[in-house]
Amino acid sequence: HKQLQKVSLTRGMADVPDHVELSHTHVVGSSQCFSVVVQDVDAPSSAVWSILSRFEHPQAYKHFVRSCDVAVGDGREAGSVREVRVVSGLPATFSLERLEIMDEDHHIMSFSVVGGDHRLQNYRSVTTVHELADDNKKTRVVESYVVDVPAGNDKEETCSFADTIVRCNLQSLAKLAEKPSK
Ligand code: A9S
Repeated sequence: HKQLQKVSLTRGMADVPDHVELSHTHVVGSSQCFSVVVQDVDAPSSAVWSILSRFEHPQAYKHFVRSCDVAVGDGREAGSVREVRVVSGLPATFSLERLEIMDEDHHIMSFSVVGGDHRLQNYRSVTTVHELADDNKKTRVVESYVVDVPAGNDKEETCSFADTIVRCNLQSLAKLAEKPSK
């Protein structure tokens, strides 16, 4: 039977609020890999959250996304499903993603991959946005994920592929949020 392990992906990070640490604590199977990416942003958390929280419009900051349609639900409530079509050049054309958490009060969002023609089966990510204690114009975004390691790949390969995408997404999110909107 499957071996499960509970992993806190913010362990060792300084000044992590309790609700953030809790959000990034995952149950991981022995044939899965996991990772966390942190991105600091020179903008208020509300500016970051307003971009990130549009589940129906990930192409606002995810450059690998070509288009997105909501297939189930209203795109605001957990259980909503979006169909994401990706740009050419990636080893995939589409991904079906279910909204798991949309916490507007604590700025937590999470989705899981429920289908698609790619190799990141059972991908699940959690993204949190919190203001840094010493400065309400500096924000920290933490994104963690768990994913199955596909046959023929190892954990390192799988995580380095997903890390690259997540890092690109969060850098783009930071740039957008920092851009003065006059
Ligand atoms: O979209 C995200 O937040 C993160 C990742 C890692 C998404 C990856 C992806 O959508 C592709 C970009 C299509 C790459 C999935 C689920 C599989 C891929 O192969």
